[in-house]
Amino acid sequence: MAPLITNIYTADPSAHVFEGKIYIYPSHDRETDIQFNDNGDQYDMADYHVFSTESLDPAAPVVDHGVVLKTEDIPWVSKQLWAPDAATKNGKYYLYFPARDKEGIFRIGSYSIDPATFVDDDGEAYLYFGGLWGGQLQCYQKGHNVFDASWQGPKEPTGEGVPSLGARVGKLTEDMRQFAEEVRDVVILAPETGKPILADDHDRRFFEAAWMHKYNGKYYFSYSTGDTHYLAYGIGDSPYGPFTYGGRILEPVLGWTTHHSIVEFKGRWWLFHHDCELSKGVDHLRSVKVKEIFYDKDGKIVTEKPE
Ligand code: FUB
Repeated sequence: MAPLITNIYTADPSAHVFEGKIYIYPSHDRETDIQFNDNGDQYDMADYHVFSTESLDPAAPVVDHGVVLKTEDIPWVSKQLWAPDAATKNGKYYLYFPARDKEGIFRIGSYSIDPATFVDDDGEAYLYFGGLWGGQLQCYQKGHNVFDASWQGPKEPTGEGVPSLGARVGKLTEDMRQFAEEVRDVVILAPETGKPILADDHDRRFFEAAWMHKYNGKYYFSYSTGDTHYLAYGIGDSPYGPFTYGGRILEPVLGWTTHHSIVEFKGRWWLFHHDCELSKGVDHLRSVKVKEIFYDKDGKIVTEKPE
């Protein structure tokens, strides 16, 4: 399947339907001499573009609205504008993004990476976030906002019976600029035990790239399993969870990272994701793709294979 965007390298697509069109908020990948490492230093992005399209027909044009924000415009940022997301409420639009501050700590306004917004049917808005290894989520095991530098790098908890670290979620204030409450851990339960997924269960544990969507009244929390390269999901009855692990959405794509969003458009459900086909397998030069997804009669997402 051809990439949706080919004029520049793009990744981590957060797609939303705003004003009847699809808007895509991706990372903007670029060439770099930085050696590949498990801390993700080679993902050295310096600006954001926004894209839109009126149709997901493969022949339909995708408009690049150009640079909407760049490193030089953000006084607290040193480098690495990673996966963003956007939301709208009360007639305003908000862009959420993670980047390293001058001390090398990833921040979104809170901590870690990969913000994903979700505005529920009752108008309440939530922000999900977090990512392991280079995303530094494992540095916050002593408490929210308590940074433990000794966990920096490609590290995470391990050991018999040790539960996995969860993404974080918090309700946003009415003006969408702050958390209205202390953020909570997103718990994913193993269906066979009813207990949290374990840290060593790398095929199912949360790694990064959180996303939330609602289907038939249920909340679907989806994410990347990182070093096992799956897009996976769990289903719950509340935006806070807990979510019972439901399976895989997408098998591994070409490239190390996998990241996505799920959106309903004109009555069909779409998975936006990325792979490294256009760059012929260069991990940090990715391209956004889209494919339709389907649910079975029990609400399970049918697993897709990369194309
Ligand atoms: O694009 C940089 C990072 O790679 C993202 O924040 C992660 O989700 C992974 O896709």
